[in-house]
Amino acid sequence: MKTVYTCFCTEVIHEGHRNLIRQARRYGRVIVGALSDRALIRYNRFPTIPQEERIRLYRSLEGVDSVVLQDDMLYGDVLSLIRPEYVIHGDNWKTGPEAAIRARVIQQLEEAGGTLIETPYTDNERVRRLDRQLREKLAMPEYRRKRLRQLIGMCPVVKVLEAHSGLTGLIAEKTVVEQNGRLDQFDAMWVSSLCDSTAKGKPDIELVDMSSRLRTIDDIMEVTTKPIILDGDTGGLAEHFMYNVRTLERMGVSAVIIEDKKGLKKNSMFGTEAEQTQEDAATFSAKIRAGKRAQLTDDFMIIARIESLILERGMEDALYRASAFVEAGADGVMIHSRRKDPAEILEFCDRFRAQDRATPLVVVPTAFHDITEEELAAHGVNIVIYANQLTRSAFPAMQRTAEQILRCHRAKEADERLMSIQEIITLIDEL
Ligand code: SPV
Ligand code: MG
Repeated sequence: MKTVYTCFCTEVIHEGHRNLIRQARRYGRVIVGALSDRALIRYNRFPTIPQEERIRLYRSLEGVDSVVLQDDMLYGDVLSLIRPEYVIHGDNWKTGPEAAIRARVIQQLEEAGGTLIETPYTDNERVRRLDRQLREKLAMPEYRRKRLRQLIGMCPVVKVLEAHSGLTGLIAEKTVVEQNGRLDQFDAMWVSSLCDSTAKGKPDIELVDMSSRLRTIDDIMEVTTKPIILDGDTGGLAEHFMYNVRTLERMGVSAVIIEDKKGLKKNSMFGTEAEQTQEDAATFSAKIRAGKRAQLTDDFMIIARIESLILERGMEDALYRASAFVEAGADGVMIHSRRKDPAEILEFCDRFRAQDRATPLVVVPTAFHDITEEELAAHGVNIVIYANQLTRSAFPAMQRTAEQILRCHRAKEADERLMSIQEIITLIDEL
């Protein structure tokens, strides 16, 4: 008997899947590949039920003979293993980023003498509603909040992009690239104090207050599902920080990062050029402890940001603080540097990992931008935050447009490199 292979990544079985299995059945015994959690988060959407449960679900379907785990979005390995005569898939992958995956499947099947069967994708109101409901589920605080911890456990490195509005949130949420047949996307969003302040035309000195920061977070949450890490600046007074932890947790924020400075905080990229004072380790530890006491769920993370390298207090001080803050209950450590050379960051990471193998490590490679995610991960980094690049790319583009209109006394010249009106009015999904 011939073998038909199909890959599922769904959590809910609807008529489209049943139809596909019925079709597959006509050609032979049906093997369903369950896309692994790890592959799924790069490819499609974050799972709300674990892969073991999805496997059980697919096994229970009428017409399915067996289920295997497909651990890569590319079919190469699984097809070499199973050697099916047929692969069956909905015809919705002919365009868009999945087209590259399809092309590779066709090539591999051709080489092995197999055939691709494509069935019309089931696109009706019921299926669309189910899809919307699944997405909405991911936006719920209880799902979104825990997602960062889950990602740290699943990804070699969690990639985070800055967002400071609904629109930048959508970019972080939806940008997908295809490279060598594999898809990639950002895992989470960073609500930067620098970019949130800059968007409001204000300096990054904790002037934009928490009510306004929460408003920004809410705007982002309205239109996205990915987890959010808040740049909490110094965290303010410990007594206030406790209330803010509760609020953030309730909203579904996954983590807050607070930095060990006191008094008038300035942006770290000023380094010692601006007057900035580091908080003493014991007082900052007490703030972390207060935050952890206030926290209600196990999901939320309070991450301690160490400014010793920024303020030129030395590596030993940074390492001492890292262990003191972890001891105080910090769920992660962020080390920051404004040197172009990543040497001091890497030395910190290696030495920190020698003393602590488990606590998540966060870096913000703004100044040391040559280094890749892979290299950072090799030194024990878990989370890489691209903290300001969206803002820094949008600002010069907008300024150039303003100048061009002023110079030409009309919009034609500027228009030539702008997104079309049609594109912008269809950019936002309607319910
Ligand atoms: C931010 O994005 O606001 C940060 C990172 O705190 S940095 O600007 O490098 O200090
Ligand atoms: Mg900041």
